[in-house]
Amino acid sequence: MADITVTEHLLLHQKRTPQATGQFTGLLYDLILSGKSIARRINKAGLLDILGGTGEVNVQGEDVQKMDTIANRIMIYRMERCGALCAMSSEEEADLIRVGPEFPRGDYILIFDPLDGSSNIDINVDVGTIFSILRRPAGEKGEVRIEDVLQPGYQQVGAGYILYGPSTMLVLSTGQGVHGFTLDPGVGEFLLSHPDMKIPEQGYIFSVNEGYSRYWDDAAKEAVNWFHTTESFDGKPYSARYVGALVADFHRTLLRGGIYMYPAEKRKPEGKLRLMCEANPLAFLAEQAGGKASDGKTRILDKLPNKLHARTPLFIGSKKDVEAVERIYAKYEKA
Ligand code: P6P
Repeated sequence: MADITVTEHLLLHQKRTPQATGQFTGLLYDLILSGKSIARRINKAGLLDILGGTGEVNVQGEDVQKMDTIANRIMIYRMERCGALCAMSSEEEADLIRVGPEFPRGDYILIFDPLDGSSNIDINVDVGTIFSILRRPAGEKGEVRIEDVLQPGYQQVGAGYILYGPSTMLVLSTGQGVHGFTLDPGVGEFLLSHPDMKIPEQGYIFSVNEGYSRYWDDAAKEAVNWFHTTESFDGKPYSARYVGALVADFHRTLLRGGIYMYPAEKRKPEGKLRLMCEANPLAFLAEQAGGKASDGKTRILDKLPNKLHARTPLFIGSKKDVEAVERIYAKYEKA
């Protein structure tokens, strides 16, 4: 396959769409530059004394790892200068970040988790940056209002992630399929490696942290148990995999099929995962790749966030596997 860069792919293979103005391509360029910068630091994490926690706790109530802080600062610094944004929201920041008049601004809003699964850094396991791109409502000018940002996921104009693993990959959709690019460190470019990614209609892997099953309601217990007792398409049992980084568990699901589950818990009735910076971007990708994403009852992309850091239960992956869960939840809804 000839070396096709992200920019070339977008310009040549994405039919001209409203966001194909220079602004959107510029946004992606700086997002990619941020990813390369974070990748460079992560690959040296053990050497640059950036392992471990900072002793702080973030807005999510989670211990902040040093790389979280570095990745967050890189994203904010780079993206407030990209000229395409009017506002940003980071999983690491309690409040909306409005791009100030000292920077060139545009009509896009970027929602991101700078380093998902960061507790894996110290054990040298995959982590990733997840991003979601919204447009400011037409006609809105002046200071960005929070209600301009709290949009349902179907309003996304782009979404993706950068996975820092054995290789660094960018997986991206702008609404015309899902495309994977692998970083060639030799040239410092992400090159098209996985064109038009599709999730298999049914998989053979389920991914959930069963250590918390005591906190699940009956619907969640029955949904997970379905994958303990059902054979997959090849007549074999489902296999269990759980990396502990959503971005890595999702990437495997995108490639191999199956389902990732994070049910609500009695102690976390809204679930753990963030709707806007985790569930929505991955749900956008899942649907673009022929899969599904649900909270058990509602399509993730239809959920209206009531606050920046709204949380949601998440069942995401192969269409047939997510539908099996939805049938179980529907049964309990009727009961
Ligand atoms: P648990 C990481 O903190 C994260 O947000 C996801 O990346 C990951 O899938 C999940 O939480 C892991 O949560 O409760 O199983 O440790």
